[in-house]
Amino acid sequence: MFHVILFGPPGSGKGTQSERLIARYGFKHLSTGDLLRNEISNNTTLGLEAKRFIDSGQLVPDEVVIGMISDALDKNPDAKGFLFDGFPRTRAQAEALDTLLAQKGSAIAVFLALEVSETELTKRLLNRGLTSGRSDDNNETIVKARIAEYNAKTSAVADYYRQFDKVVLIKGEGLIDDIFSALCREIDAKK
Ligand code: B4P
Repeated sequence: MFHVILFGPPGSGKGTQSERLIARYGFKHLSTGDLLRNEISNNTTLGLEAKRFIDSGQLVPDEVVIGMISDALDKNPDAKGFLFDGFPRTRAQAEALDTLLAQKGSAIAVFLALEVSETELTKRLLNRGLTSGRSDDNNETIVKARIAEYNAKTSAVADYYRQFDKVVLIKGEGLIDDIFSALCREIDAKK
């Protein structure tokens, strides 16, 4: 099994690039953002709880997202490999993921980190907010709060994987096709 983490700040292109990587490599896509939005649209208890955090630009509590990922791993025993998109976002989530994978005799192969400036992130998210209908994209205060959460809690996740020599930095600005090619080169080199 070959598992990849696609990492980066909000709006860095994780969702955009994930779609392409899945089409090329056949990974099972696990996006905690998509899983949470699905819970919200189904009006579940978990979704109602998560919405409060998402709508203020904060991270959803670790135990909620770790539980969701654990269920998703159990439901896909035959997956050739997972692409984790938007997870882990805290050190506690990273440690929990390593434990869950180790229980299945497996581990993360590579941690691909998209690098994009804050000015470009804000521009992309507000731009997506014009059409996406996402409540967390259409307000500059919420967008700034998401970037602040990333700087306070999420960026340190890269340091966690750096100790295992798994981190590769990828320039996330420029043409979507060029960024995709750079990601594929790194995956092909590790396969
Ligand atoms: P996510 O759904 O993970 O979303 P994201 O970080 O906002 O976006 P992404 O990086 O995927 O951006 P995209 O490709 O779409 O999270 C949403 C919220 O859920 C979080 O704020 C948090 O509250 C909660 N959450 C999720 N996971 C969690 C976890 N593990 N723990 C706790 N809470 C969690 O790109 C954005 C825009 O840029 C698009 O419009 C795209 O078209 C454009 N774009 C992409 N690449 C481009 C390029 N190269 N050039 C120009 N534009 C580009």
